[in-house]
Amino acid sequence: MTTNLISAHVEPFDTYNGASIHRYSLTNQHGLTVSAINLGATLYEILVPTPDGGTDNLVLNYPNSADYLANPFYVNMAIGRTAGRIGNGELLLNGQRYPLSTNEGSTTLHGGPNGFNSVVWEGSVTDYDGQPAITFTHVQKSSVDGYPGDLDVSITYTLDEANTIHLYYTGTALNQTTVFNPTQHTYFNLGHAATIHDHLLRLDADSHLAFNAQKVPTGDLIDVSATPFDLRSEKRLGDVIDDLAETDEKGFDDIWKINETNSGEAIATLSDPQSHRKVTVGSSRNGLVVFTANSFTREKMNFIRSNGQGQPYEGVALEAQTLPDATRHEGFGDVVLPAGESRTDEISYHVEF
Ligand code: FUC
Repeated sequence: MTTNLISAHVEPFDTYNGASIHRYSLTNQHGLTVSAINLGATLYEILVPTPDGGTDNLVLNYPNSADYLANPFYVNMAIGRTAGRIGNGELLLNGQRYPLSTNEGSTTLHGGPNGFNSVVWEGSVTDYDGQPAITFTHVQKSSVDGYPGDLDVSITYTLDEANTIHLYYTGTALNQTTVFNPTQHTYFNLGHAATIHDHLLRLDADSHLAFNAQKVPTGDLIDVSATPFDLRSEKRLGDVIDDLAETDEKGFDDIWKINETNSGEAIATLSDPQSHRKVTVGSSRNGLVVFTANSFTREKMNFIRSNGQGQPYEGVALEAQTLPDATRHEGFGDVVLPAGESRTDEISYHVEF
């Protein structure tokens, strides 16, 4: 008989457009909690215990569901069908061109205006290997987002006693060959400081992607050597933000190609020397976006941690995925999901506290 070490809890959160939103949480024996809400299958909290018997949340979050869609920053939301930007809002697949809905000028960003983040998912507590898990399900219709074929999607959150949160994204192409490249747009701030300047980041990546003025990848790779993009040894984010002060972006909003030699268990590590907390991101896919929230605004960012306002660099998003616009570029990876087939992509966060 398996002992239930992980406890699950469900509670009402609020309502969004008339739909009931619930918060689902999992807690392990070390007092680590992960919770999620069914609006956008959003990662709501990663709570770690503090010495005074309380908890600290390691990710940005808002008090209300509507806050998540009040700005263009996809805070902690599920992203799909395809993470990142698709040029000219046009998906190339098996020699055909599929016009997608666009949401950033002529570009389709993060699945377009009706992507996974905009959906109220069906949520439930399920069983995963004898332990409770959180599962969100939804059928993404071609008629809604323009991608070929309907896609059955489930997103399952699990937590283990080694303090690892696993997110499993399963897509099934119901009636046509389609594409599937999901991610979670999780913004971390591991400590008590207002920004992530003092966080250290390490990535297993020798190159990052070149992109055009619309931030759409050109297909070219850029060697990170001797540039601020070389994170093969950990770097303080405040130092790279300073190095990029004269650029338009004033920080990272970039895509790294994870080295092929990576085992998939640790593509990135983010740590905060002040709070002694660390998150290791696992993924067996070949891409990672790092966005240092350079363009966060004070308005329409009703964050709990900053009492109703946002500010640039308040968190850092780490988005594990296959390289974006992959059907257009040789060597970017395979996001194609043949008709009738299923695929599961996993992202994990190992938390040290
Ligand atoms: C990342 C970026 C985008 C966008 C989004 C909120 O995915 O690549 O530029 O700002 O975050």
